[in-house]
Amino acid sequence: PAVNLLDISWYTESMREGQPVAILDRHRSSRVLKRQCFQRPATRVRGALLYPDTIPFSLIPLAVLAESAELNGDEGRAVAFRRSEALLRSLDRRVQGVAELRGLPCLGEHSRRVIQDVLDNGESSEVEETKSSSRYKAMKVLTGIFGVGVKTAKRWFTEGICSLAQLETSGHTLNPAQQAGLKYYADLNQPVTRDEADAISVTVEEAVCSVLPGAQVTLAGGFRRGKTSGHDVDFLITHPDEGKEEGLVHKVTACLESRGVLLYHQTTRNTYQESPEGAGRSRSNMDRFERCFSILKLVQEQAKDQDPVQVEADQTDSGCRPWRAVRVDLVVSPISQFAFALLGWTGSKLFEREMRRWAVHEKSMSLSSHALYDNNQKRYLTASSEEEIFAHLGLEYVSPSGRNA
Ligand code: DCT
Ligand code: MG
Repeated sequence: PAVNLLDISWYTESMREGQPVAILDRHRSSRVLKRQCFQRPATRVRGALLYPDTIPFSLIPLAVLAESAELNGDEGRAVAFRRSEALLRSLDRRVQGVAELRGLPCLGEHSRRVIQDVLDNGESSEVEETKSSSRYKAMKVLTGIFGVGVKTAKRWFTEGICSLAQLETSGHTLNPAQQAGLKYYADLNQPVTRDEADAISVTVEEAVCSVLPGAQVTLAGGFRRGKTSGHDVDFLITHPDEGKEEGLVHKVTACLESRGVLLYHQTTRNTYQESPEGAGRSRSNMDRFERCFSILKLVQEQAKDQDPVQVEADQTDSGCRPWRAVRVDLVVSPISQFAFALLGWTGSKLFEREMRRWAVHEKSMSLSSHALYDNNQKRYLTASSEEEIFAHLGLEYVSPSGRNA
């Protein structure tokens, strides 16, 4: 029988072998958790969540520690905290003591200590110290610049650069991505709403279909999972006639440029080659599609009816201009790889990670955004839908909204 990747019973089983693989989803896991771990009927469960959804993600204590680890380049630690945090988010009852968490996976000593502190004192001293440390604050500001990664931010921080103003007067030469990142800093650090993503979808679809009629544009990333906001808008583009999609990104960017909505773009070509040691095993499989990282200009609804000359004049005043900058990722996939691309680009990152781990450890298969390779049969398994990929992996299908862990 197919296994549900979100099911805790399988999870705890695999934990015993020292291989934590599955992740948890609020609705699915909570039922099983209650039965297995709390052994109390659902009707008696009352009270708020320890970490309700209404708290901004960045304020959730374990997420702060995960983020801090990411900003230190410590991925293993970051993933451990992300898992703990996903587990807590999956509980739909108030946790009143760490004893209630006994038997639950993904909660290491460190996470339990933090939770204990939050339960006892309303906050965790470690988390508060982290949040107020100059390093964390500076790294957040600097990596908040589009085009600046952890390595660059670390280097700048060791040079004493902690703010945008200090960076601007430091004499550092910024690359074009970073220049755009600095120029649109405020906009790009303001979450994109669902309505804004829909408006961007219209612009992108119009551009794509004008340069390649019949092409299909799919909203991927967090918005496909039903999130109401995100840091960018991700699109996957394909065409039913394989080959027609080649070189599409250049035509689309030219079209967006001619319409005056392209503020920045950087294009990478498709470098994927199917081979026995091919993309199935690659760690950097996300970068192998023809792809465009861009910043688009989104004209606000109320400005659309205005005199275009006036709109243009307003644009010089960034404080009250009638448009905002939005990060947009365009990914072009051949139709034969589309199901894999869609699965990979829907996320979440944690879900993708756990699904790939399941593939390797349980099925001896390599899953990427391009393909699924069966290491036993020594061949690629084809799929024309996400459902088929789950089936190849012996997993129950999980709809996009269930992949938010
Ligand atoms: N992805 C991945 N591995 C990466 C980068 C991305 O698996 N190294 C997948 C997971 C999500 C999808 O691509 C889009 O990436 P993001 O836009 O970074 O994530 P998101 O879930 O859309 O989050 P947000 O709502 O903040 O944009
Ligand atoms: Mg996204």
